[in-house]
Amino acid sequence: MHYALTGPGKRVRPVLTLAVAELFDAGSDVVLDVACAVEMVHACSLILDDLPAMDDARLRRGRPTVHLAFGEDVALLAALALLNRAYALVAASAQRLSLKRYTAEDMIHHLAAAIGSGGLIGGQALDLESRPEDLDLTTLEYIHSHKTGALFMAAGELGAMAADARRRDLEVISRFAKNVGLAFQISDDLLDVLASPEETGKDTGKDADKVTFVKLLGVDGARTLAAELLGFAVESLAPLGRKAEPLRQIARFVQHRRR
Ligand code: GRG
Repeated sequence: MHYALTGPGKRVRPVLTLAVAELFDAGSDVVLDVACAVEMVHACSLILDDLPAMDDARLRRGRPTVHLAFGEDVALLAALALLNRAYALVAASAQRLSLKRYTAEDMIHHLAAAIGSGGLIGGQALDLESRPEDLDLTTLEYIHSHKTGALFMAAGELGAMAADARRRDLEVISRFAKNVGLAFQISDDLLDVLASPEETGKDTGKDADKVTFVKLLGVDGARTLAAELLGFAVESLAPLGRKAEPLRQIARFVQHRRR
């Protein structure tokens, strides 16, 4: 659990949680626990995604993947333990926050829905099941807005909930995070063909046999789509004015990242 969670990852999702919570003047440092829970879910998803039965990856965050370092048995248990720890942390944090607009159940339900068959797990299942010849842009967008986008959405939404943000502000954050999440996956596809393992810390060229945004649209087309989605994301922040600048910076980071 420690190896998976503390490796040199970018922490984009928990940073999103914290940036959103700060934007709505979260008055408590308990939001840090909520952000850590988001990263635990992400770490769990990486362990599972890297397993031989899924992506069969060897390198993650510049180090051997968890199953290569500790065995598949331990990897599975670590993933499950991280997931359960995340739920427990959100439940405990929500109680400590004593919010007016949201209950602990709201937050846990939100996280569970983002992870389950209508979220990460559903997106991953469809990704594994689909035959390359069936994959058009709409299906690919569906897969990745679930497999990758759903956790970005939950990260932003949990940040807003932890700050007791108004419902309409929560909706603004959802729209922003949805577009950023999909753009993040497109940039991931771009890095798979354009960057080296030294830069990304993971095996590159792994998507050679898969249908990706780059395969469907080409490098320039994928870049254009990512820029368009990030443009929508930034536009959706208009109601929040200048105080949403840190979120605009996250969008810029996704556009220009090299790892
Ligand atoms: C039960 C949580 C759970 C998941 C089961 C395995 C699975 C279903 C889903 C896989 C989701 C997945 C790994 C999507 C890929 C998302 C992605 C682009 C990961 C790379 O994220 P970065 O670049 O990695 O933020 P670092 O290492 O920087 O944290």
